[in-house]
Amino acid sequence: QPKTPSKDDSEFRDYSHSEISRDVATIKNSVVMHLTATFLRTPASIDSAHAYLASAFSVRDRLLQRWNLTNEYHDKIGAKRVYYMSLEFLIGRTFDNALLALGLRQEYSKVLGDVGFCLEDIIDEERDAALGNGGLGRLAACYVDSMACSNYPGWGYGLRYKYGMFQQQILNGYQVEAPDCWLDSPNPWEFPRPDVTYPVKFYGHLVRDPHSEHRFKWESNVVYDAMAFDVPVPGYGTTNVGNIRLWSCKTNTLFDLNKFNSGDYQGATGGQVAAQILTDVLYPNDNTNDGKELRLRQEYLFCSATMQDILARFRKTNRPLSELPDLAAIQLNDTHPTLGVPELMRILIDDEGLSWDEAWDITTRTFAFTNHTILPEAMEKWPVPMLDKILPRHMGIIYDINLFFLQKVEKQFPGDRELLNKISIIEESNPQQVRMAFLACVGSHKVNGVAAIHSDIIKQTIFKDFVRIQGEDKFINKTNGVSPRRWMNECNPDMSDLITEVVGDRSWVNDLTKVKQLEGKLEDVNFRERWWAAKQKNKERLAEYILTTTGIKVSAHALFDIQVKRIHEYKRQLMNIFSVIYRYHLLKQMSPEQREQEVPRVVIFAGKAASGYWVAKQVIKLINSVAEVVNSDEEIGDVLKVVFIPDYSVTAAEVIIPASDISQHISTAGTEASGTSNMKFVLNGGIILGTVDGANIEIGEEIGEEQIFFFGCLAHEVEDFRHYLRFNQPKPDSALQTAFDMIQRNTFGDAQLFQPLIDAIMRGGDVYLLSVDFPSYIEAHKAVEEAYRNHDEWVTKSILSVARMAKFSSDRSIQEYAEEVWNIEPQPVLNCGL
Ligand code: GLS
Repeated sequence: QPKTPSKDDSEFRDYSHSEISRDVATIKNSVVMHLTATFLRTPASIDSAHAYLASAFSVRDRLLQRWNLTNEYHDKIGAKRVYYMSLEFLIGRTFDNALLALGLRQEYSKVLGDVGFCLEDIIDEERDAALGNGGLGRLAACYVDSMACSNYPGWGYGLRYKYGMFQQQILNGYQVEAPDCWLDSPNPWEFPRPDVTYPVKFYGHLVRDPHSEHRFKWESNVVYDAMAFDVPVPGYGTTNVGNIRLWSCKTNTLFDLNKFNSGDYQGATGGQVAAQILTDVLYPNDNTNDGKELRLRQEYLFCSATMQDILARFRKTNRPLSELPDLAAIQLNDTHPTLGVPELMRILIDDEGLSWDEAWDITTRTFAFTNHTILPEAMEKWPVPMLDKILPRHMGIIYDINLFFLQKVEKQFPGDRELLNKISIIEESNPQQVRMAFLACVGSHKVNGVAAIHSDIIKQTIFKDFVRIQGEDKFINKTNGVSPRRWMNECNPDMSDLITEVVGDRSWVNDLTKVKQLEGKLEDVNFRERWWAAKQKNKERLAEYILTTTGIKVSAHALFDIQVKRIHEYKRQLMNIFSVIYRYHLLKQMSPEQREQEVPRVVIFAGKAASGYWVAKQVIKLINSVAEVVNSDEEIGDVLKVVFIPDYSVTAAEVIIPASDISQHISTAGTEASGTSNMKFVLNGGIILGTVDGANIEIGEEIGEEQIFFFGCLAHEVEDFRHYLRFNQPKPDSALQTAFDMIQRNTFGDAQLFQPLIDAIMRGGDVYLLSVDFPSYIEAHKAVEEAYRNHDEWVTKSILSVARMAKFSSDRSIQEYAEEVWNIEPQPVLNCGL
């Protein structure tokens, strides 16, 4: 009789709870075991791809063991968990991150070295998990990292897209998109859970419950299965391991054998295709919403599976549903997961039989909502007819949420029809639209922006009336942060070693306040030299990367001036390239002797444009056209180089960011909610050239305004400028005019190609105020150059900046959310006595 372990089988428990031994021999054993048994390799057929896979699987074994421990413990003590719902998780690579977290980097280096591999090459075998567009998705990844590292019980929930963020190729200067087939080879960082699968319904019709006003039965035969994949999130320096649960549409039950047997092969798989497509692709839009029906269905699949899963976990506790908010906090990462609100209402009312009021109380005590943008084109709205067709029950619930909300407001402000119209969740357009930001706001107990200025702006604009109705306290600020694990310790090993030396150990990685101690080293000449040597090495690494990815040779002794982010008009890459053109013009006017005196500069761009965003794609073309002309101009040589690095990604960022002297964050004031790469650059000893916008402002406050180059108009001035420009021609200064002239003289190829970019300024009202900010932008560049000439002062700025960056650790952000929004506490597994 084979023995099945009972729940209190101590042998089984002890075995599963004891850590796998950390010595090199055990690791080697486990890597070899995976090579042979998981991947069918013999010593003769090991290549680096399989060396990576086997190593990664052996690391995964350790993580999953800790994952089990963590979740078992949190279940046992009845810990309250936070669920971070996000349609995007821009994770990047995991192998190196996991090795550092487990403290096993040296051991793996040894094991791999013994069989002739170099750890760095093996790390390079990993494909990025690029399930996000930009800042919003990367923030979600940093946040789950911080939850794990700070021992907060928390999970991320998302979708497992088969195709992540597209691969960007540059052909003839243009962006060309290719699918990101990241799951083509085995993915060690996910654990499939066929046992965790939920049905998700679409379309159909409603049958009213004769016994209850609010209850309905929703009948439909369009039902898809969402299956869970768990992605372990290594906690650095702790036993806790976090989790991101990603849903994928399961299709095998949808194969129609009858159709197949009758010879209709296409029909046989039709249902599978329809289901599969739901989790096939990540929509490649950042800060825009294109209102596609498939996107709505993705959002619902995600929300329904997630709510069912959270409730299934809750039911195991046997506690009454009214206590759900004591065990679960749900954070909506922007409006994309807002259907979670009516979905929870539906389950509580229709399936669990709760009254409307009971359900609403539970729902609003559980959800909280983060707004990440105020760009009008990003505001999610769904046409009522579309929602009604796909999710008839939810449309009904949304109508009721709105009705009860408006009734309350009417009582509070009797007779104010205009107010009701302004705040209604249903916009009275043709067709009517559901305003998701309002639904998220009404369904949540807290609403936050992502930097101080942004949180103020949303209180004065989109949520102004809600502040009046629901009270100031509901609307708070949670300034973003970034993970020091990935964005310092992992991507900048030399600077990290230096900091470790100063602090005495590596504990600063989990407690960034300790970097303050760097200030004590400001006068230490030797330290300063080593600091700069680390920066220089990073610049050389980037120069190498540029050479291999673009073929352009740049000098690592030039000033590295970097702007990497999504290509978007409001981020003003166009202003940057206009200033490069102007600089080129100036250099061409100079004698060779004068040029010799200039600070040599490499201007580096990278970033993707949404596939349907024509203007952004033309900006990429212009950058590449300018690069081609400037880089091949022998007169100019190394004094100016322009580079567009293709296929920006988390992994590329890890090489690019540590190498900056200057990085640009130059959005029109009031448009960039926060920005997070600004934090990463400064944390790596780079200086910011930026507008008074987003988190730039708070970075300036922390590190001192002498450490940052601000320029441009202020957020409160923007509306007046825009108003003026709606009725008056912009007046470009002579520098901007020079740039226009050069383009129009075909200096960078056919001027016709770029005329629409100039027209957007000169005829289109210059919405992003390039003509307004250009003069101060050029002045700021001059100030940068002057400062860079004084090397000593520059090094001081660099060290001081890093020393004062503690606030921008995502650990701080997560702690604030935990204390002020989620009401959860750290629950370290270590010594938990399991
Ligand atoms: C964004 C904002 O544009 C960024 O400024 C912000 O840093 C990020 C995370 O809060 O969210 N909003 C968005 O739609 N995409 C973003 O990157």
